[in-house]
Order: sequence, then C-alpha cells, then structure tokens
Amino acid sequence: EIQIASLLKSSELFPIPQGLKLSYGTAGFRGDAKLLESTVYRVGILSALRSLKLGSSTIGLMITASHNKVSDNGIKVSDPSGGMLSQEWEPFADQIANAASPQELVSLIREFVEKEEIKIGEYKAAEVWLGRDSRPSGESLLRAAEIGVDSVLGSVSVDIGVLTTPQLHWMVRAKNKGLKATENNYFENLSTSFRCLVDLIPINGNNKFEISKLLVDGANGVGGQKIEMLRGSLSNLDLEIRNTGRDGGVLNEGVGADFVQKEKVLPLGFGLKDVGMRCASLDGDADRLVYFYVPSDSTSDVKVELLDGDKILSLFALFMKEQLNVLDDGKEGKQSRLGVVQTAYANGASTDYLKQLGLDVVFAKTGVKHLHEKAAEFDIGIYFEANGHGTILFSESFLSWLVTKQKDLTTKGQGGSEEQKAVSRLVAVSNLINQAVGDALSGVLLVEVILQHIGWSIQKWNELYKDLPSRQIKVEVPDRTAVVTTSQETEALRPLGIQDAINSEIKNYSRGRAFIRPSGTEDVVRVYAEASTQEAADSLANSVAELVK
Ligand code: NG1
Ligand code: ZN
Repeated sequence: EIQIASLLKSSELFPIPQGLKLSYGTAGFRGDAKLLESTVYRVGILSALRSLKLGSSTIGLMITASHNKVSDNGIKVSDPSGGMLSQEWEPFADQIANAASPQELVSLIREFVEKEEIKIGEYKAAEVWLGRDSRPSGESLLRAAEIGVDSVLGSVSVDIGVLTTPQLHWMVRAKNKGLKATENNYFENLSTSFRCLVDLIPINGNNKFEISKLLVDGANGVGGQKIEMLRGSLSNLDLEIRNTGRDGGVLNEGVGADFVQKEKVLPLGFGLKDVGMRCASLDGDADRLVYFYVPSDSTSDVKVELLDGDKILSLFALFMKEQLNVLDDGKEGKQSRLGVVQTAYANGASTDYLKQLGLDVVFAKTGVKHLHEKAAEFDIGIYFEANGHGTILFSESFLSWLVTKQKDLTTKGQGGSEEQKAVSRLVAVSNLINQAVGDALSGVLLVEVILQHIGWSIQKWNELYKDLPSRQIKVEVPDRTAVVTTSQETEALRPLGIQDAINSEIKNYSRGRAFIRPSGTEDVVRVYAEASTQEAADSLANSVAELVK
C-alpha cells in the first residue's frame, strides 16, 4: 500500500492533457512533445514492471520521434533482448497511457500486476536504461520517465544520455548477455569487426579500387554526431559528414533518410557539386539508412538517384549468399537457410531480383517488430523496409556452428583457405551488424566494406536492378482509424467499397500496384503506388489519394 501511495503521488505531477488519445503504434507512442510528459512517465512505470516481470533484466527506454518533425517526440521500449517490447504488453501500454485520472491509472496497474503475477519488491533491483535523441524536449521527458521508473518499488532508472536508437538497443542487449555494454564498447565493436572484414578483402584484380569519399547526411540529428565520434577509429573509410545539426540546420527539415526516400529529392547541403559521389543519408535517430547520388546527366534541375532499403538488402543478400556458397560447396559444408523479409512497400523490381537470386522472400506487416520476427526464423534472415530500416539476424545455433567451424579450421591448419575466410567474414558480419534493430551506423560500414570487397561503385551497385517507378503520398484525414486493412496491409477492408474503387484505378495502369494504410507514427493515411512510368505511378497515387480524401 505504500507502493500505491507513491504511485498516486507521482502521477499527480503528470496530469493527462485533455482529449489526448494515444496508441502504441509501429514505433511506440509519438506526438507533439508538449503533450507527452504523462505518457512518458507512465511508460516509465510500465518498463519498471516489465523488468520486474523478467527477473530484473535490464529494459531500455528510448525517447525519440525518429524522422518526425523536431517539435514531436515519442517513447519506445526495448525488451531485454534489445528487440521491441513484446506485443503482448502493448494493450497495457495503451490502457495506462490513456487512463483519465491517477486513480484509474493506479487501479489499472494493480490489476495488471496481479494478472501477470509481478512480484514487486521481491527480486533484486529492476533496472531501466534511459536514452534520448537530440531533440530539445528530450531532457525534460527523460526526467518524467525517471520519475515513473523510480516510483515503482525496487526499480532504478539509469540515464545513459544522448544516443541513437540502435545504440540504446545494442547496449541493453549486451548488458543482458553479460557483455561490456558502454557506448565505447559499441564503437569498439563496430571498428573491430569492420577492420576484420577489411582485412579479409581478397587481393585480386577486380578490386584495385580507389576508396572514394563517402558523403553523409546526418539529418541534423544524433546520428551525424555519433558517426563523427566513430570516424577516428576507422581506417579504410573516408567520410565527410554534413548536416550534423551544429551549423544551424533543423532536425529532419529538408534532410534525412525519410525525406530523401519519400520525396526523392536531395537533402539540403547537397547539390550539383556532388555529381557522381557516393552519398548516404541517416534518419533522425539513426536507425534508417539510404544511399543516393546525383547522376551525371543532372543539369540545373538536380536529380537524385536513390538506393533505398531494398537495394541495401539486395547488396547484403548477394554478399551473404556468396559466403554461404563457399561453405555449402565445401565438403564439410552445411546447407544453411538464408531468407529475406520485405513489406508491401518494397519495390516490385527488388522482389523479382531477390527471387531470381534463388532466395526465400517473405512478407511482413509494416514496422520492424513484424519483420524482425519473421527474419528470426532463418539461419540468416535479412530484413529491410524500403525506407532503410533493416538488419541481418543470425540464429544462435547457426552462429555457434560458425564459431566452432572457425576454430576447427584454424587448428587443422587451414587458416588461409577460402572456406575459412568465408566463415570469418560471416562471423565478422554478425558482430558488425546490429542484431537488436536496424542501425544506420553499422549499415554504412557493411555497405562500404562490401563495395570495397567486390570493387563496385555506387552506380554499379544501383544497376543490380532498376526500380519500378513509385510514388508515396500522405493524406491528412479527420480520422485515420477509419481505414482498416487486411493483415498483409495490401487490401483495405474499411471504408466499405474503397478497395473496389482502388482496384478499378489500378486496372488502368500497366504493372500497376497500389494500397493504402493508416500510419502508425503520424496522423495520416499513406498511399503507395507503382507503375511502369513515373507519370503513371504519380497519377495512380493521386487518384487513390482522391478516394481517401
Ligand atoms: P508508419 O507511419 O506506420 O507508416 C513509419 C514507416 C515504417 C516504420 C515506422 C517506424 C513507412 C511507409 N512507414 O511507419 O516503415 O519505419 O515509421 O519508424 O516508411
Ligand atoms: Zn528512425
């Protein structure tokens, strides 16, 4: 009962704004930062309970609104594995975030604690690690989360500072595995495994390849700052970082991966002077990455050639398959299951390409938690959203097979064999790539080392396949929840009749494909369309948008 008193007392500090209605969407709670203190405080309580429920494993809380505008903010929970909060707890998150009064909040918590049999005060201290991106509202929201965590008996909050989202997830994962888990350990891990892959680049004809400079768009956010910190410890990589946020630019405004991918235009700070150069763009919390370049036929009307998540996925898949082939061909090889996961937003041409590579291609709903789950079913599962969020997962059993194999080959004196190199590359990739969530920093390093390995320019990489022209539009509507889709999100069930209308539009276009779904992170309905020409894709998207309005 002392417990209840302390919860009631602290919750009175954070009254819920009138009319606020939130749901734990594709990426936690998001909204106008000014309205979020009560939400963040309540998620603080939830994460302490989550830690207690899981025997006091460390839970992470990240305060970020990713690619959203700077005045927005948000909060999402990392489970002990470094993955997203278990979906079983999302309804509870919704309930407490929307509880109208301190009394209602406390009674919801009481009920839940009983139902989940959470033993408050019996275990060693529960720990919640709090991180935030560079948004100015982050600091006061972090304080609110701390109060939430600390008002649950036996739990403590630890402020781990300004971080990228993937850093926080990586640190939580490492902590719970009993590994070194500081930000420095994160950087060391990246630079060591990158070095290892560089050392394994074959020395033959095709890659006497001059390492050209990579231009990075930091979205005026935390990613640009962190990649600058990493740069010092990397050799074999020449980086020029723009939009670090220090030169007066605003977070995500005319910059960043979401902007470049959705609008298909160059970010601020890039222009004709950069023709042909390899460029990469991070999003506001650095869990997304896209590449791009200015084609040489650009005139004063500067064009952009985009290499999105699908193309990064294809490059990764190609490289991983090449390494696995060496093992599968070897006498002591093992038939390994390599699979890729995409969403309905994946460009149709990328799906065709991946299938033609002979890969298992699976589809998941939008939101990394859905992709992650499916990728985890393979020995090596690669997932990417077209917007550049993705990573590579290695199953525990496959990874331990690899590590054993690596040792065997070394003791047998086959240290320099092709097989041993392929095994070592795969092990290095498993260390480099962030297996908790998509991570733009590890993504950049893996893309760069693969390009060096195969001796490709960005233009050559872009030629893997040609994107079908596509268009995305956001439509603001009074109530986005009026749109309800099937589980694969490719068909709208509500409003009644709208899918038939969309289908009859699609019929007018060659290679036409289109769908709508409510955004989980913004107050909009998204429209996606593909067709054989850009004009056709634009026109299909526009007519579908008219149907939504
Ligand atoms: P919503 O707003 O639910 O479409 C967006 C992205 C997702 C995911 C989340 C989280 C698109 C079309 N949607 O979700 O893929 O990345 O943000 O950041 O890019
Ligand atoms: Zn993000």
